[in-house]
Amino acid sequence: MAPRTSIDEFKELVNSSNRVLALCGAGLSAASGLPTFRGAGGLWRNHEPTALATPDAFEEDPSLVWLFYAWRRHMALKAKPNRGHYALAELAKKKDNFMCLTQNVDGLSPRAGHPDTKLRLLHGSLLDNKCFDECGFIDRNNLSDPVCPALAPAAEDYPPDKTLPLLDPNVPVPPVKVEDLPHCPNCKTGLLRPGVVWFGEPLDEAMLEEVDQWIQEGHIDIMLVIGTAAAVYPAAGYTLKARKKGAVVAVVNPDPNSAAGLLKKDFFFQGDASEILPQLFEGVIGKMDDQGKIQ
Ligand code: BV8
Ligand code: ZN
Repeated sequence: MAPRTSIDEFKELVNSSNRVLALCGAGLSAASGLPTFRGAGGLWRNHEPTALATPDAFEEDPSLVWLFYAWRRHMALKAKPNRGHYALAELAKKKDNFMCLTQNVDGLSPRAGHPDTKLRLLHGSLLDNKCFDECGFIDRNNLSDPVCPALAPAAEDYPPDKTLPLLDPNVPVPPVKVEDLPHCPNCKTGLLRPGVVWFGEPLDEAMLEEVDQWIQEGHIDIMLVIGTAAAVYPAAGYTLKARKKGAVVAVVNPDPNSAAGLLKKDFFFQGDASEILPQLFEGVIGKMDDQGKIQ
């Protein structure tokens, strides 16, 4: 059952569509230079990122987990939104009934000017810090890099041809004392932790409720699945929910395997989201230049 691949046909559909839902993943930020979760060996030092992105890992070794996140913060703060982020942000400004769900925690969609009423950060943000003892304290959009002096080894810049010692599994992890990690200024006892949703943790209940309400409101014309392996739940479950509301599914991904399960009424655009999205939305957002600006 081969899905359609015509950009012109899809542009027609975008122009005439009312309700559009998008699910974005790490592949949307690939063109900004941020490693995907499963790409490039998908390892951080010799750890699976999914093994570090859990409350147990933090409980067990908060310094190691903080070094992992401080490094990702540093990379995210150094990165720039790409034309894919800008295209989605422009579509959100033009289409009232467009809702963008991102699994990314890198803050690039908000930095691309994506209206926050049309964006839901399903897995939180690297730039938020919250109390591990759940006293309710949260420090939103903290841009300090490093997040504290002790985590400076995670914020060093190295020439591209050299491996940051922190990333080299043969170099011991720099010793960071727990007492030097960020602590909660509110309850004083808790450690601060990255404001992301870890594996095994529930997503924000109110946000899930709101997304489901949006989905149930009526027919959905298009479900965009952009740069995601769609392997993480409940995020990956939105495609089926949108299908049930009549959506045509359009996948944007260089990996041909991500077209599995697509029907002949669906679309598959193989390639880089930062290249493809501006073309798909051109009829609504206008022509986008190389810097991501609408002409
Ligand atoms: C929960 C924040 C319940 C942290 C993240 C078995 C079956 C089903 C589910 C489960 C299961 N076992 C466990 C679960 C639940 C688990 C889960 O889904 N596990 C998976 C691994 C099977 N889910 C959870 O734990 C969730 N919570 O279920 O709670 C609950 C309820 C009540 C009470 C208690 C508990 C929480 C999930 C959230 C985890 N946190 N992120 C952090 O970032 O460190 S998810 C994390 O992984 C990222 O946020 C990201 O979303 C995800 C990686 O996925 P992708 O974004 O798809 O990235 P990936 O690298 O995989 O793929 C990149 C894609 O881009 C590829 O397809 C590639 O081809 C493509 N690409 C590459 N370049 C480009 C490109 N595309 C376009 N252009 C390019 N240039
Ligand atoms: Zn606290």
